[in-house]
Amino acid sequence: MSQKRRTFMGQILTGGIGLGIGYFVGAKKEKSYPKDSKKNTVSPYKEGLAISTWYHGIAANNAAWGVISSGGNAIDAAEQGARITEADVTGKSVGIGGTPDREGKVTLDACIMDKNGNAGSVSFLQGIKHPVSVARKVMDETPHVMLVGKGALQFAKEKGFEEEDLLTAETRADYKKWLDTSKYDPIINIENHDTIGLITMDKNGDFSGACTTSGLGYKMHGRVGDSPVIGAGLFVDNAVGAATATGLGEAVLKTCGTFLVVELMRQGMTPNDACKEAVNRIADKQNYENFQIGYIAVNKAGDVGAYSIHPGFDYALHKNGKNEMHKVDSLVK
Ligand code: SD4
Repeated sequence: MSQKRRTFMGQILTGGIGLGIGYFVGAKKEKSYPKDSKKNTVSPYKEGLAISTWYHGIAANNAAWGVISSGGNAIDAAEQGARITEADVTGKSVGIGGTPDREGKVTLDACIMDKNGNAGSVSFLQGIKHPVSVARKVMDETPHVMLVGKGALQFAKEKGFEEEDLLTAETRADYKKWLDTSKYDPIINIENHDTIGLITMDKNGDFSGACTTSGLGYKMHGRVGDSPVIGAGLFVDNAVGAATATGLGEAVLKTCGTFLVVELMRQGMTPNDACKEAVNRIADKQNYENFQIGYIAVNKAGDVGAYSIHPGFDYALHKNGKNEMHKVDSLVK
């Protein structure tokens, strides 16, 4: 209820005392906001699911499912799933083995959000292979939402995370090769896979999500993308649904992408239509020929949807006993 409306209701209630206290007290109770939103959080879907971006999502979903199937909660499932991708040295877009920036530094972005709307995030974090778990600690153990750079690293070390070299022999060699041209060309994932965004729903029908990345390869030092930004790379509203994004973060940031997807679902759109509309908002204003965006979303009924700008985007879905890849429809055919 808006402040204006609340004041208006207050005036009615005060003015109405002379008309009959019982009636107005009753009316106020009926309008009680917490009661309404609690009602909304009950999901008819009680089987649980995990959905995540790109092929690396299969392994992440499996880990998340391990938590959900044993009765664990969505937030633990999201964190455990995302950690699998972060720890995979062969993945060049997340955690250890992530592609460095133009200074040769691996700088990581991640966030996590739970069913109560709590959120934690780290960005421009170096030397820690599990940024999602640092983000979880920011959420659980600080009064803040985001920590960045040196402050995020200091916090991580205080919490017992070990600093390590996140470059691998392969990414070091790739970087040396890149230095030959030093071409700064933010074309992203039309061909290659990238960031993991993971949405989990536990057997209570409650949502959580996580998003973690090394971001755009050879980006400017200090560049932060959409992935650690709540409402851009990830948004969860347990009364409505959840969404996560992959692709060129700047385009998602400029449109508050995942917040938009969830708000569109709140207005009654299917997850698929909401993702499509969020992609269209980007296409309306931005020159999208050379970059990819992919959204995935789930609503409270457990229906999933996805949409991308270009062909090639897919997601992994663990639902009804199967963990499978799904191709996504796109704006450009
Ligand atoms: C970023 N959104 O840093 C991330 C990169 C990504 O698929 O998702 N790529 O812009």
